[in-house]
Amino acid sequence: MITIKTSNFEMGAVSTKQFPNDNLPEFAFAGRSNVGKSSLINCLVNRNGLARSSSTPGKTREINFFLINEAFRFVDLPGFGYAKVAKQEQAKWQAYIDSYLCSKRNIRGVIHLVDSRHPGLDNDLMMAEFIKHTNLRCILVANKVDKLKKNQIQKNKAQMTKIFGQEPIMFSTSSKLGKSQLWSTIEEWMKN
Ligand SMILES: Nc1nc2c(ncn2[C@@H]2O[C@H](COP(=O)(O)OP(=O)(O)OP(=O)(O)O)[C@@H](O)[C@H]2O)c(=O)[nH]1
Ligand SMILES: [Mg+2]
Repeated sequence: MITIKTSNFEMGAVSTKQFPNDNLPEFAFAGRSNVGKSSLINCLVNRNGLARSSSTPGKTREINFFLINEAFRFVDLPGFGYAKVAKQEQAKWQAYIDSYLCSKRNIRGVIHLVDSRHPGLDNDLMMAEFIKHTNLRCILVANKVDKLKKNQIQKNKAQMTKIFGQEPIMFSTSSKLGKSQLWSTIEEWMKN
């Protein structure tokens, strides 16, 4: 696993003009609200509180750029699909997500986070389709496996593999299960 020397919050952007103006490799974290994107970033860089997480969905409202080791970025995208967020607000966040993923930036891949307890929700499938259209590489990460009974883990994994056409990394930001596997993928993407 890569050694994290530095990790810093760079900026929260709401328009493409505000995006950092260089060509560093970036890795984007996408997924429904409350699925654990911000927690996942903290878990990967061993720093609780770097990306703000909350039990209330809709915490991340901008595109947040985190500079890691002065060499690459993790990009925390706003969540989608939370019914209690006003339609207008939701549309705005969706536009941010689209504008980032469709930009000509050096995006090395997308980490699509889903909840391991709920395989194949409609808006997860829509997101997967959208990512496919961008031609970006994507890894599916199924979070919160600590909430699943042992026998459910394999069952849900098999279900998701079938639905999404790729095997998810079963993950828990609390137990750190899946962390080294996800880092391997990110490091692979970093190389080319
Ligand atoms: N049990 C469990 N809870 C988790 C896990 N990962 C995150 N959570 C909790 O899930 C809630 C949401 O986490 P966030 O990281 O804020 O989720 P997010 O996807 O960034 O949410 P938005 O910013 O609203 O899109 C928090 O209460 C976290 O503590 C996990 O692996 N297991
Ligand atoms: Mg968040």
